[in-house]
Amino acid sequence: MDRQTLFTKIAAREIPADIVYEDDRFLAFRDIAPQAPTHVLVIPKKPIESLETLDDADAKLVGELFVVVRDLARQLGLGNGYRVVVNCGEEGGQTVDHLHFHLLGGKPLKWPPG
Ligand code: IU
Repeated sequence: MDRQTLFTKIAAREIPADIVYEDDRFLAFRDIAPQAPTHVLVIPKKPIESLETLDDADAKLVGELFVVVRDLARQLGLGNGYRVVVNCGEEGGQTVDHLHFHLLGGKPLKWPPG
């Protein structure tokens, strides 16, 4: 059986979330603690643990995930720009062990992040 994570539970509707996009392979929902006016998490439904453990065989899936992020950014009105972040591992600030892309926008974002 596939590994369960907080995000697979959100996908299974076992934990509530404000879902903004879904298809058979991907899910996007608003972050519960938004760090920008728009802060959406985009995940593959497949429970890939992190970028670090990504299989080469999943490279195409991740490329398609980027296309979902691009389309969502357009739909969410982020025409002035946005940021896509993947936190990886403890020092990278990853707190949920299920690969996810943060899509942040709706204000000028500062650089560098902390
Ligand atoms: P991180 O890159 O692993 O730190 O991101 C995990 C995100 O998941 C973080 O921004 C949390 O606010 C967010 N989150 C959520 O959206 N819903 C939840 O129930 C929990 C965390 I727990």
